[in-house]
Amino acid sequence: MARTIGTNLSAAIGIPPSVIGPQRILGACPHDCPDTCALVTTVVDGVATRVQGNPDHQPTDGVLCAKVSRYPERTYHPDRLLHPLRRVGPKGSGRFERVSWDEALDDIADRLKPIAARDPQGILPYSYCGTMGLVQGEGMAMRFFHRLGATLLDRTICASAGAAGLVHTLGAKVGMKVEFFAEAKLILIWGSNSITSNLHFWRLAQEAKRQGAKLVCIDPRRTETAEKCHEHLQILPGTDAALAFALMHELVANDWLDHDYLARHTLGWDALRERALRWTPERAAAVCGIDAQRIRDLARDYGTIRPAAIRLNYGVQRVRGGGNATRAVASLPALVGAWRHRAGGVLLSSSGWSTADRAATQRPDLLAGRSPRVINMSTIGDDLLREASPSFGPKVEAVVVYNSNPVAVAPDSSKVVRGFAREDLFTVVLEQFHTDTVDYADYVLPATTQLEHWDLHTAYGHTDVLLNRPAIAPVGEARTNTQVFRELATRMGFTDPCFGDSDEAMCRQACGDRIDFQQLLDRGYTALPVPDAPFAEGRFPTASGKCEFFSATLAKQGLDGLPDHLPNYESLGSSPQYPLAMISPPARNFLNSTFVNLQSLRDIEREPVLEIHPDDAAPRGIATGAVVRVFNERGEYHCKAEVSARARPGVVNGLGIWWRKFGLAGTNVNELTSQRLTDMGNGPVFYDCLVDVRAA
Ligand SMILES: Nc1nc2c(c(=O)[nH]1)N[C@H]1C(S)=C(S)[C@@H](COP(=O)(O)OP(=O)(O)OC[C@H]3O[C@@H](n4cnc5c(=O)[nH]c(N)nc54)[C@H](O)[C@@H]3O)O[C@H]1N2
Ligand SMILES: Nc1nc2c(c(=O)[nH]1)N[C@H]1C(S)=C(S)[C@@H](COP(=O)(O)OP(=O)(O)OC[C@H]3O[C@@H](n4cnc5c(=O)[nH]c(N)nc54)[C@H](O)[C@@H]3O)O[C@H]1N2
Ligand code: SF4
Ligand SMILES: [Mo]
Repeated sequence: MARTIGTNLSAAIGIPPSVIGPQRILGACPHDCPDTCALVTTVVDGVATRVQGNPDHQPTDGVLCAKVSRYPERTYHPDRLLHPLRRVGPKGSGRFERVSWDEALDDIADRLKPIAARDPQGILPYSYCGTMGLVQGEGMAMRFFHRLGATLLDRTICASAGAAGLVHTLGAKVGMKVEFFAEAKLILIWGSNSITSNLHFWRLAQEAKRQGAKLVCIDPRRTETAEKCHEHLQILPGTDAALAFALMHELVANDWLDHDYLARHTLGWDALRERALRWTPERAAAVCGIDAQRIRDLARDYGTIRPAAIRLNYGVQRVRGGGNATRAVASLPALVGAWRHRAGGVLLSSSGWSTADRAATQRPDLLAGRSPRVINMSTIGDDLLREASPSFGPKVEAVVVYNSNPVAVAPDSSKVVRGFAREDLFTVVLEQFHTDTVDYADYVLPATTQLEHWDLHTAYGHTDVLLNRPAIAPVGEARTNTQVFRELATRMGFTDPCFGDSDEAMCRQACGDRIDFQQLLDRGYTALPVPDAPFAEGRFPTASGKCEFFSATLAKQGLDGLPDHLPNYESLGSSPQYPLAMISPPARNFLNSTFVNLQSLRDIEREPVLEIHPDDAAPRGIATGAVVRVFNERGEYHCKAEVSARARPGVVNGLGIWWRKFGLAGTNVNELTSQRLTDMGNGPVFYDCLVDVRAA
């Protein structure tokens, strides 16, 4: 396909675009997905008619997932929010009246000013990765909240435990280059349903399989990915570190070690070796709920097949010991010297390779020496219900939500709902659709989609940077997040020149002088300079320059300096009342809670389901299709049962993340999840949750 884009062409020759036929605008997928695809949007007479994958961009390879292939349907959906709304009904009722932008913004500023005058920390931004863009994400928004001195949000809800684990082992969120998985001879897909959540990696794994590679999946659920691998180790949730230690045990016992790599490029091997020797395959097998022989076989493969690559993913770190489990798994490649080969090593995230300048877009200098309190987004349920206190600071009086749907996605949601239902809480939500969170807003501000704005994207599953150009004019009265915060800044009296920067200028600022903006303008993407085998000669970005089995930083924090297996807070068998463990991984056709309102995708997912093994269903008299009540002391969730071997005995799978209002009895799976936090990174423990199930 030609790289020429219609806008440039028509501008160059001075003919209106419609005269020269469809325009093709280059963009980037904004969603929280490791693949960060390059998009080509076809526009006819100002209307986006098709969104396709850019065939020139290697990681995308011309292919999009089913969700984003339907982007025109999402963009022109009859339920798009098209103008600002003000609440008229009680909170939660979702009843609003239409108002003008000026009325809405004037009133919002008037409500925020007295709170800011008392203490700006009474104002809380709440956002996550509705868009991953550096500009529409935390760009102008953080300039606004930094200038205001509002509470800072610790954005932990997805990946912070794994990130901490990786940083304290490899030194940063870095690892193998994804393209070289195609050359590996052994691939461990660890805590990831790649076909669902990392489709373009799965294509590389298939390529490797065709070249003779062995694929092994490690996952408590028999996912569509697990079914297509040669082996599936269906371990209990939260037992990954035990498995990793038993693999180490076998590598030591059989001397499948790269002694030279261990001696030159690692720190703490003697101590780690000693700990690993306590994890016989039998001991780990009892913890993981699998056969010891399966562990021995996997160790033999990992010790003898070269090159060996691990695609670790965030499924492992949503439990109490998530940071430690990440550290244990990320240690494995150094034992066998897998890093020596470009197709060996581990990849959890590639985001640490990015050279984009986030400080330039977010401007933390606008804090001007203030250090506001920090609230963890994963404990929003408790924190919205807290009174002022010396340790907490002021009560939260206002929340501004953008790029997130906390009422559906945050844990322990009955508390989240109670918090957002507070009559004395002033809530503004910037959204594209009438989500569960919108139901609790005082003001709803209609937001543009990716087809309607500029943005710059780095990736966490490959190492390219992408530019997104607007393909169409904003739909209805929708405005960009940046424009909303610019206008609020003006109304709050902030005159700093940075509030006048255009979105395109902010894309350039994020590139700095290290990312080639001209190349982004010309072809939509550019590669970061990352070595093919980054740790072949050690040189890890840690303080010691080595792969740190032992972390002095963690030890200084009073934590264990070595990785360990930490049992779940709610481990199977620890409560007679709640005999089943529940995990809640994403459904294939939704992206977190995004796309749940698209009829065509909901038709595929049909209804919220709980997968339950026949051995657990039979004694409860539960058959496929029955409405069930899943419950624990935090709440109850109603959904349809699917009696299925996708669930292992003792573990039920509540696929997420439905909007509550599309669920049964107005509930979703986060009624059951807890607000406890991981061992490091202060992340949520969505997959560390005991329940019981009854026919409703
Ligand atoms: N279609 C789709 N794609 C997505 C998303 C989506 O919602 N839908 N979400 C996006 C986001 S925000 C993220 S963070 C990434 C998530 O990326 P991943 O973390 O790779 O997400 P999943 O594919 O859910 O993989 C998690 C897998 O881990 C398994 N699992 C659960 N507990 C454990 C455990 O204790 N140990 C092990 N080994 N496995 C466990 C689950 O059964 C699931 O199959 O995906 C992104 N891509
Ligand atoms: N039980 C359970 N809960 C989970 C998970 C799980 O596996 N199990 N996964 C967790 C994970 S990994 C994550 S990342 C979080 C995800 O949590 P969120 O980041 O809140 O993700 P979404 O549910 O996709 O909500 C994003 C919202 O942003 C909106 N949006 C998109 N683009 C824009 C824009 O440009 N402007 C504005 N204003 N809005 C926009 C979308 O319409 C959407 O409603 O959920 C977590 N919750
Ligand atoms: S959601 Fe993921 S796979 Fe789908 S288009 Fe976006 S980046 Fe690509
Ligand atoms: Mo996530």
